[in-house]
Amino acid sequence: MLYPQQNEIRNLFDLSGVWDFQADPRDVGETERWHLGVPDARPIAVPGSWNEQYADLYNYFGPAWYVREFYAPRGWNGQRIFVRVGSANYAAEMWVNGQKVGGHAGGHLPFECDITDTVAWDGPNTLAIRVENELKPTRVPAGNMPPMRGGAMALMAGYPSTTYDFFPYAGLHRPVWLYAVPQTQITDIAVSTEIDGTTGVVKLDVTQNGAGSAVTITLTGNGGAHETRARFRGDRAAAQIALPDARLWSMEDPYLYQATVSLVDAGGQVVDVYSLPVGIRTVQATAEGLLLNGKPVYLKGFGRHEDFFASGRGLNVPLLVKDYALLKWIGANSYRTSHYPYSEEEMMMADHQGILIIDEIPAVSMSFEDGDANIAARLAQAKRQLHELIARDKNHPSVILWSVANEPMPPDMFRRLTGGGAPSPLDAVGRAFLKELTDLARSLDGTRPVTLVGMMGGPLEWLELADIVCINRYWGWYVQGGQLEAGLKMLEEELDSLHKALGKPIIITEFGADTVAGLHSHPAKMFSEEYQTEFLAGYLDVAAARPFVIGLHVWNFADFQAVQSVNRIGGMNLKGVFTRQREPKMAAHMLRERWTRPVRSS
Ligand code: GCB
Repeated sequence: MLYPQQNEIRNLFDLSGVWDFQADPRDVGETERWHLGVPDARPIAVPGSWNEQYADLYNYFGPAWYVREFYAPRGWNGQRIFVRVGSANYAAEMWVNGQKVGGHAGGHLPFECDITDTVAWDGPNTLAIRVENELKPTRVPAGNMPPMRGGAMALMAGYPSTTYDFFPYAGLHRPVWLYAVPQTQITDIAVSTEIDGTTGVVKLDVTQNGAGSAVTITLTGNGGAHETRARFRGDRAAAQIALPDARLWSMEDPYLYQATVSLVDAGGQVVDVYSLPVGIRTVQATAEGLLLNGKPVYLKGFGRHEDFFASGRGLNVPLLVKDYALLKWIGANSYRTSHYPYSEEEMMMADHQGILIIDEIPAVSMSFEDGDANIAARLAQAKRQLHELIARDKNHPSVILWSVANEPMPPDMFRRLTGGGAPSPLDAVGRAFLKELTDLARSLDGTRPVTLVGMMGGPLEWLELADIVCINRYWGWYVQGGQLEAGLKMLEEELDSLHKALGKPIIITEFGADTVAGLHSHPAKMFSEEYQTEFLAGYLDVAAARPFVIGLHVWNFADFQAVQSVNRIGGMNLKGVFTRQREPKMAAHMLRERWTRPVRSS
């Protein structure tokens, strides 16, 4: 699914703004025809999370209706008209003028509905989107899980009942577009790049839906333009352009060429055009490391969240720009989209700014203890999300690694976390689940390595499914809290034994300590700025002494909203090195000092 764009043929209109809204706790909206207008509307911002806009909706779980009017300009008549939703969390259905036109399950990924046959040209149209956010064991991520053997969920117990440590924000979280494309249109473009000496090779695979006979492709940039033409075989046309002395995409020089694809009909007329940026680069995982353009990269950065006061998980463009400025300020070169796909707008920013992305689906804290039916439902949903994510993000040069899961939970998790517990027959169930996902990612995209992110105590046979081993570690925090030296010793031993067992490069994708900004202590005690600073610096040192550790992502970039529990003051996870308002804690200055000089020099 291509991101909508405006050009000499295509057109679009941004439906973001203030919509009518009504929660529907009795679920009467469909029978009472709220799709033509809600009876007791209040204003709501799109994009945005309803939880942050109205206090009475903070913990609302159920259906809710978003309604607005729009006009379809007559000049668009004769084209195909779509409404595209960037993200509706969790599930959505859409009506136009009272007719259902489609829907989608799974937040964080876009969907669109073809409304050509329902749209009115002679007056206003009513667009209604019913969003529903129940937490269910069969969803990804899962919520309201049945109690588990050994009370494994006890530590997580919080309200609302999620399996994960971030707030289950709900609503229309990203822009909603009305857009028009010609009847015969380009429906997809897949770009891949290779490097042969100093020549960059750009391969494009174009899909159409109609009677186009050929495409012309112009690749401009670096002071030149290259053109090629390819004929369709069925609905696909493949082309290749070789660029001598190509200017490669890299972190230091995130150079983007512009590919313009024109769809030509049998009469030689251009009937559709789509342009997209192309970064020429290669990514490869070897036993030694992760290679970008054949050179090893060392990842410095964060796990993050889409999270802010008032906008919730809604796209907040000023915040996006500010966060990128802070990433550059601190010397970060990468982050993981923990624990779900981030906005398309953000992915474009990463391409432009040369930030490397580990791109993750929402398969966070998957468990294998609640029976075959639930596990199968989650697997089916996770596979759909992986399909959709790779379809959406395959052309972003910034994406270097697909992550198919964060912290799948082993049975007997709490004992295993501390090095005890015993392997379980359910480990094989977990492995089969994860293997389906890693296999699927590799089959959908052969150009990028694949990983899954393991938790403390997770079975080795899960981790070995990854091309690059990614682990989250909290020695000195959840285990050996307050005993940083003992924690760092555990970290050293574990890293060495993991590398010996798996023989693959390791990224520490999470490590961190909750920290109250302004709380100081000497000696460094948990929750103080000193403890966070020493904790993070200690991990950086342990990693720097081990060439097989190829990067670290601090948990977290900024403090963020989680659910209410005894572990989270005000429901906040305070492991940010910036506060939620983006003020640096002491640790941010330490990281900046460390990350703006060579990593292994100390
Ligand atoms: C983790 C999870 C992350 C949590 C973090 C924490 O391992 O992956 O979602 O927020 O720990 O702070 O406990």
